Amino acid sequence: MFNIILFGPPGSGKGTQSEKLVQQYQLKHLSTGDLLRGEIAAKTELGLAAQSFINEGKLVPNEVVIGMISNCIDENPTVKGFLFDGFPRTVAQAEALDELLSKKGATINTVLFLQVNESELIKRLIKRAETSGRSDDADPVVQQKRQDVYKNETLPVSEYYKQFNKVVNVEGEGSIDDIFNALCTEINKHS
Ligand code: B4P
Repeated sequence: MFNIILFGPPGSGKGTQSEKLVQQYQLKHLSTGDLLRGEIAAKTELGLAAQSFINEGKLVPNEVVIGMISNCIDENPTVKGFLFDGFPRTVAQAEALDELLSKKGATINTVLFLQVNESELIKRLIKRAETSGRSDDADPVVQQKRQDVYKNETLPVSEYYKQFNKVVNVEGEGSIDDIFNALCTEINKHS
C-alpha cells in the first residue's frame, strides 16, 4: 500500500489538491471534513454530535473521527493506498492511524505539508464562504478560531511525523496546477 497524508492549515488547499491527486495515483480519498459533512447532511447521530463542534471552529472529538476512519479503512481492503485529507489533526489521531495501518502491515509513506501564509488562508476562506454554504466558513470569529486550533492542536502532528523523517514541505501558494505538479514531483520520489 502507498499512503499519503496531505497536511496543512484550514484553507491550504487540501481538498482541492486531493481531488486531483487521487485521480493521478488511483488512491482512495479519505477526507474527514467531507465524511463529517455527509453525516451532518444525513442527520445521523454522529452528524448531530459533530455539528456543534464544526460550527464553533473546534475539532470533533478524537474517538468519533478515529472510529470513522477505522471503518473506512476496513471497508476498502483492496485499494492501492489512501490519501488522508484533513486527518490526522491531533497527535492522538496520528498515533491511532499508525496503529490502524500497522494492523494491515502498512504505514504512512509521506506527509506532504502545504505551506500557505495566514493572510492568504483567511482571504481564501472568505472567498469560499461566498459559495460553499458551509456554516464554519461564514463567520470571521469561527475562521480565526480554526486557525488557532490548527496552531495549538494540529501543527504538533507535523512534529510527530518529522521524527520519522516523513514530512516534506510543499509551496501551497501559486496556481492550483503548479502546486499539483510540485506535489506529484514529491510523490514520485517516494513511489
Ligand atoms: P475540512 O473539511 O478538512 O476543511 P478545511 O481544512 O477548511 O479546507 P482545505 O484545506 O481542504 O481547503 P480547500 O481545498 O477547500 O475541515 C472542516 C472542519 O471539520 C474542521 O474545522 C473540523 O471542525 C472538522 N474536522 C475535519 N477533520 C477533522 C479531524 N480529523 N478531527 C477533528 N475534526 C475534524 O481550499 C480552501 C479554498 O481555497 C477553496 O475555496 C479553494 O477553491 C481555494 N484554493 C485552493 N487552492 C488555491 C490556490 N492555489 N490559490 C487560490 N485559492 C485556492
